[in-house]
Amino acid sequence: AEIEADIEAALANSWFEAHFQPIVDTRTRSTMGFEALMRLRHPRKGLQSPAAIVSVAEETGSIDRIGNEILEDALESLAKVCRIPGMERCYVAVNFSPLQFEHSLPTRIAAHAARFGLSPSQVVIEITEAVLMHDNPEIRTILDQLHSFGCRIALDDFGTGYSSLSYLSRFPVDIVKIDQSFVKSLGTDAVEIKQKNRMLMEGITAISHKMNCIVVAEGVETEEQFTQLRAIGVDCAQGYLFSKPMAVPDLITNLNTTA
Ligand code: G
Ligand code: G
Ligand code: MN
Ligand code: NA
Repeated sequence: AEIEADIEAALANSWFEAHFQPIVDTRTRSTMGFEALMRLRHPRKGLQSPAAIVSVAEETGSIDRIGNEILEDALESLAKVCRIPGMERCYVAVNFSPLQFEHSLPTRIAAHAARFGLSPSQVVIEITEAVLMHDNPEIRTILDQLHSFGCRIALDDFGTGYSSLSYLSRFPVDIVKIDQSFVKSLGTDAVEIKQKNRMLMEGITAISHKMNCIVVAEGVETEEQFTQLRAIGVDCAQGYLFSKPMAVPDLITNLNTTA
């Protein structure tokens, strides 16, 4: 109930904001794009992370209003980041819950993109298997529409839970995000498990490339993990090694001082 009240207050007072975490090319280390991560900036309690908010909002139905705030903020913020020399073509990946897939989504995304001067190719729709699981024809139509006007689809948390290889053939997926747990294993697990997980990542990467998908590894925290991911053939990496998710004004200050 407390979270519910915070959500309603946040929607009424524009306390939701999208923080950005960079996604870098494994060969050049240059930033290709950002994942937008929801934060609720509570005036008394400070920054709230999304885990509890998302599950409550999915139950109460406020997730589509929150999602729309985050989407709009993410695209407006991306337009600002794109004004920095060298960043003109970067993208933003926005997380979507199953309940956000209603028929007006493609036109709303197209309208926001146009309003902020972005190309649809700079918008990535990040989904998990929860979106694809029931093979809902309405969701499929929406994904096909988004894809046909140039948005890209990223499949998050790949390789864990119920994420199935067949999603790569049944849906218009462009980007496969290997789950953090595989990356963690490269550093900490016993040799045998580490080697097996490394082989799984090689396999996932090979299959993804055959399906014309780009591969992103998440949760990269050490240079050693990064070196191994590059050797495996992973295209892009995201994690604390490069940056934590940041408020966009701070990110822009950082990018300007390091450019
Ligand atoms: O940002 P954090 O570091 O705490 O994110 C936790 C989880 O919350 C992520 O795994 C992600 O799936 C989810 N999440 C983050 N931002 C959003 C969002 O804008 N919409 C939805 N539906 N989920 C989000
Ligand atoms: O959407 P998804 O479930 O993939 O959300 C990514 C989550 O992972 C967010 O909660 C984000 O804050 C977190 N994260 C991002 N980089 C790292 C990292 O290097 N290490 C760890 N432990 N978590 C990370
Ligand atoms: Mn994600
Ligand atoms: Na993930």
